[in-house]
Amino acid sequence: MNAPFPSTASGNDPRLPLQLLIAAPRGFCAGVDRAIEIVERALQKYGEPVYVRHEIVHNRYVVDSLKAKGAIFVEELDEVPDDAPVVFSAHGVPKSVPAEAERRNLMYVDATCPLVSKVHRQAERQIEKGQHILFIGHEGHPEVIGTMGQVPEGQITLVETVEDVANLPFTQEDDLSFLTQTTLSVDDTREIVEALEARYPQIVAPKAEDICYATSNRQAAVKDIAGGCDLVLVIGAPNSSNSLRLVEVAQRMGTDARLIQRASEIEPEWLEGVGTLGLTAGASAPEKLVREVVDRLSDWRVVTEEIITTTEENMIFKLPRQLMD
Ligand code: 2E4
Ligand code: SF4
Repeated sequence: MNAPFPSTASGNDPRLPLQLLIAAPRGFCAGVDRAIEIVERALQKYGEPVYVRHEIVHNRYVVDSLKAKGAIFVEELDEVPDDAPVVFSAHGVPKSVPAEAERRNLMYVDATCPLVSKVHRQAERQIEKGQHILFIGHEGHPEVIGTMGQVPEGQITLVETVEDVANLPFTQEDDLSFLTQTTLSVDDTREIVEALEARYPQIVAPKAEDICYATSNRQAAVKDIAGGCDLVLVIGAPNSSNSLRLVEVAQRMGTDARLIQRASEIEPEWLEGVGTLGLTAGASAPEKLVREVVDRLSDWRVVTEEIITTTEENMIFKLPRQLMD
């Protein structure tokens, strides 16, 4: 016998309500807006192709849209021809990259987020003061490679976990400071910093928190909704540090949470027993993808949307002067 509603077998019934709690702030931050605009303006100013070293931000939809406009994405400068302009991604680059671009006389535009550049400058200053830097971050991430590459090798040590702190070779006599990646978990970082300060009371902290406003606002916003949700969906890429942190925040509140890149990845089975669904997006995920998810959910359920705003954002970063005319 046929079921009255074909989707009932997967736990979905088109008559069933689904309450959506949509976190705010979510999605694009000022650094991402700026980085994408830099590539678009570079295309207008210099014409196609414009090379981009690394994904401008960690989002396939953004990268594909820029590819369609004439951007070519590469991982290293040696893939860029001598006569083509190149943009460095929002995550920042080690000092060796602009040095190499200058050596080759390449036209380059730096789309490093100003808040990442601020950490770079702090790293330089701490080294000038003779401090050894303990850098809290995730190994292999481009921002970590970029920030660690601001200072001579051997003068900065990566710390990923509280356990790493116990294994550090330094003593209370050493001149130490710490800095962090901008997209870390606020809660994990607090624990690592506490462990560092307990083991090295002399350690110098950054002047202001390195975890950026967008990262902490998005974590606070998902924290605010996760407790009341049966499932949280985070739109973001698997290589997006800030997006992965949003999934962790929800999961640590005991709520089932999943990272998705596009609406097409949602399995109807995920909605079984779900009455309230939380939705957010990492700093590199366009709002268009949020709407796509809402539309897909509306195919299966009677959706009502509520935006839960924890804070308003109004940050804007200036573009590099070379693209202003
Ligand atoms: C630069 C710095 O760093 P993450 O992996 O979160 O980058 P994503 O491209 O996902 O987000 C934008 C961004 C860029 C964040 N911080
Ligand atoms: Fe800049 Fe923060 Fe956005 Fe990263 S998440 S690009 S550091 S504003």
